[in-house]
Amino acid sequence: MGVGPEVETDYYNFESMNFPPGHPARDTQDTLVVAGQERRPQRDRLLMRTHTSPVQMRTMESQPPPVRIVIPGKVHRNDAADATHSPIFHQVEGLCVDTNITFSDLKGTLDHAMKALFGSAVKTRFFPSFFPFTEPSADVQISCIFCGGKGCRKCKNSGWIELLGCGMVDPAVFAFAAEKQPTYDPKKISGFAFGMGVERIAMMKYGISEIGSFFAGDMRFLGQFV
Ligand code: 2U9
Repeated sequence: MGVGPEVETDYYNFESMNFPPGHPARDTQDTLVVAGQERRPQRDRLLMRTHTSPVQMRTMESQPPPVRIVIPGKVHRNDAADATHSPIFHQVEGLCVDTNITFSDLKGTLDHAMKALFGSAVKTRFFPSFFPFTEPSADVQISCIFCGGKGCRKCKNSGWIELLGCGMVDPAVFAFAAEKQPTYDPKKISGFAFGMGVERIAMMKYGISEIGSFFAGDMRFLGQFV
């Protein structure tokens, strides 16, 4: 379930998202690649998408700004399964592009989203981070929903839980979109984006300890959420 192709090209999954050639995320230790692509140019090599960002790029290529989209979808990582990791999981990414989008718009949107998800008492904190596709980038923390911020085992006594990432879309990403849709002129438009892991959010919200529960097909578990 989810939007857009799961088998993607290196171009849409990495190059157009401003990952430099040889970036470690492209290694097969992190990314599941389709066999027999070695002789093809890097950008045409097929892989299992590691985020839903390619759908956002394809959307920008297909329409001029403004864009305001939220894209859910299944993504793949070459991770060994354990209690909190699965080679298959789901992400929701948001993208907002217009003439005068600021970091305040990003903070207000995500603060509102976290309050809608976890209750109006929850607070958000933005910490400097780095992603190739956003500049500036930030990790978003919410005040611990279990102890209200005092400190407990769930938040490792910090009172805060890191839940998602975000940032202002890097002009280089707009430049890639502009190759097919010239209206994405980084001098005229700006935008923000965010990404979150669906299972991680659900595990936090409903106190689920094993990510595998989502994929085992046990209707006694899944039936609780329909
Ligand atoms: C375009 C431009 C920018 C999407 C973003 C993140 C930050 C992020 C991770 C959170 C947990 C993936 O599920 S996760 O492992 N994502 O931290 N994602 S900004 O940025 C975009 C997307 C599309 C065109």
